[in-house]
Amino acid sequence: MASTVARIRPTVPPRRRPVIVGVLNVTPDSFSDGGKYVNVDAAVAHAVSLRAAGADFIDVGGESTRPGADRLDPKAERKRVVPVLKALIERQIPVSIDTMNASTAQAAADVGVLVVNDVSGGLADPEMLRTVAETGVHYIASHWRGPSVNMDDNAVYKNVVYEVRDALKSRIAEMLVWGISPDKIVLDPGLGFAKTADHNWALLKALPRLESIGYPILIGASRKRFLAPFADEGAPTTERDFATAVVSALAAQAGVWGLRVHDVESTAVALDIWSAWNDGGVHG
Ligand code: PMM
Repeated sequence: MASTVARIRPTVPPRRRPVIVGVLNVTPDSFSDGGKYVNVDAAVAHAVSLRAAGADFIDVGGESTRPGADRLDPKAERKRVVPVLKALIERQIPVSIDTMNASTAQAAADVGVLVVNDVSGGLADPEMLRTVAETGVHYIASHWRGPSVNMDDNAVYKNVVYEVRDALKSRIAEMLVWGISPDKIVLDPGLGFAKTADHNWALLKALPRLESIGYPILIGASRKRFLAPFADEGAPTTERDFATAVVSALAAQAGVWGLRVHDVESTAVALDIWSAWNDGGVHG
């Protein structure tokens, strides 16, 4: 009887508003905001404006992961991010640290950071999963196929959805072995990381398949190359914020847990419209 009920119950669209993660890159060379927030005061001012626009927390990164980027020495990374993290935490601004390095994750946890966002899903640094387990931080783990310097060469799949899903599942198995609590794990398909535009679209279309792994899903589509066709040719990456906002609304409808974006304001409006659509109007 119970299984019949399960089979005939219609799929109810999820109603929970996704978390908005505001991007703060304190790098000289990130693809869209590199060089803008390298000094602490500028970084804090930007974080404050992202919070005011509706970001639930701010993702601070010190190492660019744009295609072709070389790895950065973890010491140099810490020098960039730790003063900013401290300043934000002093101002009670919730933050995550975007790092592939266990030593940086540890330094961030030491100053009070509660979320580690690792685009390598623990593959870049063999100490990462142990550090995450020991510090008890939340962990956002992306699908990854190797360093940015040659990641475009790794964008080869027979079935991208199947392979990304499978790879994320094996990362989870490893996280659990290390003792990371399942309720602290968020998964990310890693849009643009060893993925062509078609791979990204296939993964977005298949979000319910990724959600069926059983963990919250975060997506980072913001200003990425695959959104370039929706802006004028050669336009600055900020012109991709319109497309990003539409992706945010569609991803919300597909049930994602979180959206990592540079322009928080446009995604917040997109989510307001998504809420009104589902709630039959603007309520509260
Ligand atoms: N993309 C970038 C950096 N960090 N983190 C997560 N979880 N997901 C992403 O897609 C992601 C990320 C790419 O660089 P950017 O900081 O310039 O957007």
